[in-house]
Amino acid sequence: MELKRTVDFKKLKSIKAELTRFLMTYKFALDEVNTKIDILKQEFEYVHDYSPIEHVKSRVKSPESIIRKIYKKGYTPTLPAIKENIVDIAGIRITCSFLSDIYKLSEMLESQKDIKVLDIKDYIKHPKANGYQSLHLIVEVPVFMSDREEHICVEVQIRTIAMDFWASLEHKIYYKFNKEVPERVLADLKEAAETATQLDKKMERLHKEMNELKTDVHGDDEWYELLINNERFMLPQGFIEPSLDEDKRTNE
Ligand code: 0O2
Repeated sequence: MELKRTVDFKKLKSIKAELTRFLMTYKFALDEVNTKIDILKQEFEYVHDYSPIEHVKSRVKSPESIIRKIYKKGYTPTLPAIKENIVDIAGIRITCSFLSDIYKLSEMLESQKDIKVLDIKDYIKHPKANGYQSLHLIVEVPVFMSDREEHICVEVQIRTIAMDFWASLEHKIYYKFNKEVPERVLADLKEAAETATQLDKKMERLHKEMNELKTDVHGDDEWYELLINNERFMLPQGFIEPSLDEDKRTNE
């Protein structure tokens, strides 16, 4: 027997409006956190002379994925249950150049007054069994709507380029094999994760050495820092002072 269901279009329209409004708050929360990250990036570049952030990617989880996750967790698919139990509807992934940048960046975010850290999962100090590494912060930010203030969760994943390379390949492999990855591939992935860790450690050491060398070469009092069109230049005293003297003579 064919089963017929009456679709109430009015009801459907109101569900759609409610869902859109719900997801909008997550988009606004992402905008807020993205702005914070952009400010930190620009300021860090100015103060430390390099950018700790290589890429930032953000997304709002699709309604299908949200529903799949809420069923998987065993909750009824209502908006309040989703809001309370799915903490990664809004997600930001930050790729850093060096290991130490991950923790610097995380501390900078954690110390902001309007950010409440709800949870930290450090898969760098404690990698997952498959080799996955990343620092996950679950933060809550206020979002001011026309008629209310909402507190919205955002998942911030911070990792190095090597960790990101590994995670994106692992993700592809996992789905390629329909989540049943052969043992041999799993072992290779684990080995690749260890190689990525070694690479990160080596790059960190090189970065430190390079910084020490830079301080030696620049030798604080012999170099001037100039800001030209918002770009920072380090110029030697020997280059600047003759021009300053020239200016002084012309004005006398
Ligand atoms: P997607 O498509 O990236 O959003 P929770 O989210 O807290 O309820 P869980 O699993 O305890 O569930 O959270 P966890 O461990 O913090 O992982 C959340 C996200 O981290 C995942 O989101 C992935 O993005 C990433 N992740 C965690 N483990 C792995 C891993 O082994 N490999 C890869 N490539 N990524 C991982 P989603 O929702 O699974 O997927």
